[in-house]
Formats: sequence, structure tokens, C-alpha cells
Amino acid sequence: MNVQLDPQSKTEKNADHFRSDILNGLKNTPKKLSSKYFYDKIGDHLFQQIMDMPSYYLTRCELDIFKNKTDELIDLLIPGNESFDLIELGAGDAMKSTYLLEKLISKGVNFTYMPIDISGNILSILHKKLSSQFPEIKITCLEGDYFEMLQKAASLSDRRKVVLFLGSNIGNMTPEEAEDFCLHLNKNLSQKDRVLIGFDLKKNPHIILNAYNDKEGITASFNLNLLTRINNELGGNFDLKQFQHYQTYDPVTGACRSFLISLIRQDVTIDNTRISFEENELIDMEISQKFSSEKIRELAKKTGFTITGEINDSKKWFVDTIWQV
Ligand code: AVJ
Repeated sequence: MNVQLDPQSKTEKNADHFRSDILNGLKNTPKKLSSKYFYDKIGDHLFQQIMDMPSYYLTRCELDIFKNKTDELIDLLIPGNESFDLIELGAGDAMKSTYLLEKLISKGVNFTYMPIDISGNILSILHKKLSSQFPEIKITCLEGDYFEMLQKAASLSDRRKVVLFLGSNIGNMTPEEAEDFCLHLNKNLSQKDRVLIGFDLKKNPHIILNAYNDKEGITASFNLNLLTRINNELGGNFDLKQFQHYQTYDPVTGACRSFLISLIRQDVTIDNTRISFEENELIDMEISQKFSSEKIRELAKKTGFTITGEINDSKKWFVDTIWQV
């Protein structure tokens, strides 16, 4: 078993990135914070609670695919029995991919599982869970940004790659960012590699808005926790009571967005930097883009990929698509 340990310099580099991203984002108009920073220990826990909410259908839909259509997935992703690396971008707790791992291990397929995540906390939980559930699994955890760690994964072996990008994580990118991401991915893969991308589909707008606008306020806490994180890690003094979560869904564009509203005119300091908020000024926090099949096909085509397979959940609310260069 092989764990990529986090050298001290890297933790410091991550902290520097965090600080400069946050300060730069707050200089934007509208002010902007990146949702990739939601996932510290408390954020990981809040996201687990979100996945448990009856209204947050995404995880259950994709779980339906991974539980009930595992053989189809394997046929599309893993032709033959050549050894390969199974790289998962934003693996989190890997709840869905565990069904795939289980099947592959029981078939005696030779692969190394490489989960990539920005949260070192969730990776250490995952590593512990998988090595006790599957003592024979080969696993290399990679903590950091997608591309940096994808490059790291590529430098560790020259085997065929199967890349998983589940949960509609791609929806956290704007359509332009998603296009850049896919182009970049395309340049870094070869013909024999496969990518599985999960997309949340457009559906009745009420269902979508309800998934992100829960009355319990878990999604609100998930957003507000980033302010707490800034207070704790960057010496900020955000007063959480003076910020309110606001969720929107635009059924025309498919953009589901979350914001924090400053309830009063106020100054916040982060270390030595002062940031002024007008009353009702917004912080753009997160996009969770929803897709039509046309948009998915368009994205693949524009970025040089061919879609070789599509698997829906039984409600057809979600789709896992298989891409190749
Ligand atoms: C983990 C990116 C798939 O956008 O649906 C859940 C994160 N944000 N509720 C999503 C999230 C608010 C989630 N992803």
C-alpha cells in the first residue's frame, strides 16, 4: 500500500494559494469565493449531511447507476484485462466508486486506485476505510488540485488511465471553465484512456432548487463555513450573523447558483486587508451547472472527445457518460 505523504512545503504552498485566491476573489465585482474551498473538516461533514438530505437527489441517482449497472460500466471503461490506473477526481468518500472497486477486485482485475481530492481530511478517512474493506487494494492518495495531481499520477506510472469525474463535480465550473478543463484533460490523455464524467441533467426546476435551498439550512451553513474557515486560517473577522445564503436556479441556462448577501454595510478585515461591503452586496459562492444532452455532446465535441457510452439512473435525472480521445 502506498500513500503519497504531504511534505511540509506543500501544506504551506496550499495555504498561500488559499490566501491569494480568497483575497483576489474578494477584489472582484461581484465579490467571488471559490467553492473548492468549502471542503475542510467541517465542510466535508456538512457535505455528508447534504448527501443525506432527501431533497439532494444527485448522490442517490448516481449510486443507482454504480450499484445496478456496474457490469455495463466495466464493459465501457475496462475493455480487456490490461492493468491500469483508476484515477478519481474529487473522490471524497468514494461512496459510489466503491461499488466499482468491489467488482473489479472480485474479478481479480489488476489496477491501482488513485483518488485525488483537495481535502486531505477526507482522503485519510477514505484510505483507512478502503484498506480495511479491501486489504488487497493498491491505493495511492493524491491531495491537491485536479491537474497538478493528474500530472503527478501520470508521473508515477505509464499505464492506461481510467479517469472518474463523478457527482456532477464538473457543474462547479462555469461552462467556459468546463470547456478549458476538458480541453486540458484531452491534451493529457491518450487514445487508450477512458474518462467517465457524471452530469446532473435539467429537470423540473423545483426539484433542482429544492436540492440546494433546504429549509434546514445545511446548504447555508456549508456556504457560511467558508467564512469561518477564512476567519480561522487567514485571520479574518467575518460576522456570520451579518451574511445570509441566497440560492437561485435559472432553468433556461441550467445555472444553479449560491450567494451570500451582506445584510448591512460593513467592513471585514482579513489579516491586514480591509474589505468593505455595501448593504445587500453579494458574494458569488458556487455554481452547480445543470446540463441537457445537447450541451454534453457539444462540450465533448468542442474539446476533442468522442462519447462512447451513456448510462442513466432509473429516473433519468442524471447521466454517466464515457469519453475517449
Ligand atoms: C459536490 C459539486 C456535486 O454542486 O451539487 C451540494 C456541491 N453544493 N450542495 C453540487 C454542493 C451545495 C455539489 N458537488
